[in-house]
Amino acid sequence: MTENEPTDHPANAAVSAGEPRFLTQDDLTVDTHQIVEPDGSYDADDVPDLDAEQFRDLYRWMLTDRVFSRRMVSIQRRGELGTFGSTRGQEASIIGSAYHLQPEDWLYVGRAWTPMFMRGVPMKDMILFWRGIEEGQQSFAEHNSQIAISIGSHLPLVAGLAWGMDLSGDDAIATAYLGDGATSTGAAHEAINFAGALGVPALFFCQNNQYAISLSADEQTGANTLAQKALAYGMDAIRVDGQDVLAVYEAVEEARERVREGEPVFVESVTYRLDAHTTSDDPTRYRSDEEVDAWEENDPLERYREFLKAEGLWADVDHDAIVDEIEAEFDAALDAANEFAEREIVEIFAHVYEEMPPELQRQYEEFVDLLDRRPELYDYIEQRPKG
Ligand SMILES: Cc1ncc(C[n+]2csc(CCOP(=O)(O)OP(=O)(O)O)c2C)c(N)n1
Repeated sequence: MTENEPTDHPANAAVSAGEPRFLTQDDLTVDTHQIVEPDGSYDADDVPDLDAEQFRDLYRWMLTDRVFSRRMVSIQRRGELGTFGSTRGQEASIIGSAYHLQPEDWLYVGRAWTPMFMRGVPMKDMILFWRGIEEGQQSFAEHNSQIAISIGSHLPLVAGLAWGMDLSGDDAIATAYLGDGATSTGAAHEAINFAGALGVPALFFCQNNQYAISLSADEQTGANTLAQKALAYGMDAIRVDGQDVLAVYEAVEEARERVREGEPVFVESVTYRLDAHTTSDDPTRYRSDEEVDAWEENDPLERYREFLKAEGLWADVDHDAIVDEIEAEFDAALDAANEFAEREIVEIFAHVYEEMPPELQRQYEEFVDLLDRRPELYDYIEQRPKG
């Protein structure tokens, strides 16, 4: 074959004469998969094949996510945490997506903490992480998981990891959680393109929670949906109602099967961040109360409660007792986290390399010297906005 001969690539399948035809956003209709409607109604034939215990378990984990967020925000307000990113409103998206993942699947999360608890990471370690204490992350790593604070930077890692897993015949998958904002980063394009081109076992689970801090999702892209972006990278996608835990569960269950066969998949979960981006943010500056109220009405826990009632499973759920148990777990975790001494700012240099390279050593010494000369900088470090 010479370079200029047409190939059997699908893009060469059809040609047309006459006026050029535009491909438009509207050429693609993207459905949003849903099982339980906002009013709690559903078609019994569509319900995923889970047993009574699993249905209740989904509720317990959603509640864990909600209570954990509430307690973290409240300890931040008491000055016991620098900052925190609440996940209130995203519980169905987070738990539904993580429920089918296996402990050996790699998990790189953006805004989703409870999936780590689901695989055994202690709450104490999540508190330590948010306090910037290194030890917390050791148990994350032991459970094949990490949090990416730098937006999008984990995505090429996940694509590369999945490629490695493919080459070594690994049966597990690599999963990246990302936000709508992350899809606007260069790293996301590189990673998703790479995964699509090589056909690696990577699952990109995108929580479209409508905002990247203050920038709304529709200001970030001209695309009608985030799901359709995957197509340009040669990857199939599912768009799902992120307030419907069963729909998210089913979407990710199916996506994982496809990923295990070596096809990457992109899932867009349409949800909403009810709280501030982090405790340092003031969302009233960029969104209306009406919008937030409308999403409060679309509460994923309430919708799922209606489903449990209709299935006759709610009578065996003691909501208050579960909350008490999670509160007690949080109290114990906080006590254990408080055992760790407050750390010094210079530790930011400590954990990057096993042995500090000369250039980092130089920067470290310069920084220590600066703090010696200008101790008032400690006040700035303490009070600077975080998030
Ligand atoms: C590379 C990088 N640039 C900027 C930031 C600052 N930042 C923190 S969160 C955020 C927005 C993230 O939005 P999204 O990806 O939608 O995730 P969400 O927080 O809404 O879950 C930004 C820009 C960062 N952490 N990393």
